Amino acid sequence: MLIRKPSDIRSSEITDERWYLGRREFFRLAGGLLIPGAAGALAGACSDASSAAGLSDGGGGQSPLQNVKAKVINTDEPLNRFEDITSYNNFYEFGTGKNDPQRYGGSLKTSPWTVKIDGLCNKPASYHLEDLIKDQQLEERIYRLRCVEAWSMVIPWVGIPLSTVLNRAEPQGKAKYVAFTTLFRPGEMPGQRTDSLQWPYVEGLRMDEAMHPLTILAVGLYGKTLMNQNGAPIRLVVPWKYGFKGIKSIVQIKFVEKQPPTAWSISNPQEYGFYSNVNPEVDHPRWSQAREKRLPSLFATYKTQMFNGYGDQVASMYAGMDLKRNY
Ligand SMILES: Nc1nc2c(c(=O)[nH]1)N[C@H]1C(S)=C(S)[C@@H](COP(=O)(O)O)O[C@H]1N2
Ligand SMILES: [Mo]
Repeated sequence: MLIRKPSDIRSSEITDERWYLGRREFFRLAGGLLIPGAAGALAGACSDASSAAGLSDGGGGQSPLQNVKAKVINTDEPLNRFEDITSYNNFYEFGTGKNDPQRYGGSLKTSPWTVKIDGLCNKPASYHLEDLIKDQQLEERIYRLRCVEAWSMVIPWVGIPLSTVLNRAEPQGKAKYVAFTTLFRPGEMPGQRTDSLQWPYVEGLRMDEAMHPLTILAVGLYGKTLMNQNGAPIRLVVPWKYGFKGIKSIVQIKFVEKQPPTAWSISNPQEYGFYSNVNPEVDHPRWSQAREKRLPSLFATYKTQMFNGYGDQVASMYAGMDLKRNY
């Protein structure tokens, strides 16, 4: 059961939460020192939860997720604090200010939640969130998130490979792309009553990108269900692409033959392409992409890496493509 009220949860089930809290507390303490290797070292010690017992509030009253398999991937960088990850957001459905999603996100009702999977597949269906994603499948994935605006964070997501969900629908050979759609509910999403973007927000991936093992559907972070500002109850995370590919609050996943439109390329095709792989050598028309500010730092001192540092795992998908063009 993915979504449970805190009152349904027995105390014996919250061990995982305690080690998250412990790690979070650790990074608060270590934050000023920026110890390289600290995240990996501490993640490795995750079974030693007892020292962290007694710390309060993992954040926002979210429900702890059960049975999350630790699967720390590809970073020894310090995690961003829960507070950073949940207060500095892009989610234009709630406004364009970085704090608007936290401030106004509470109006969104995320339960019950249905995700429709359809298009070119043998088993189209609408799923209740709890039926789409089972606790036993959840994994932790610690990924860098690089926004096209040249800021970044390191976030401990909880989710499942997108491929697991897609394969259940049995995509047909004709399916070349996957198209995603965010909820359209202007009554609960004040930004949708403005024209800051064309609504609903849409995104897409080529089939091989969608099936890539690094691509996940996230339902939590720091071991708890997602806060609304981060795209509750379910959002996409594609760590080698700019953050806007990570569409939030998904209600539809559709297999299609043609490259689908994407929210940012609809609004500004000169500046935002379909592929949008992180690339320090291709500047945004209005700013450099060579460096990024790793929040909460105010300075762009961190060198942006090709494919956001995941090139060894993803570069082969783009062999033969001209990466200098705005793909
Ligand atoms: N539906 C929707 N999804 C969205 C956005 C949005 O405005 N609406 N913003 C994107 C951008 S630009 C980024 S950088 C990430 C930010 O995710 P975070 O707020 O969880 O860090 O979400 C992406 N997903
Ligand atoms: Mo972004």
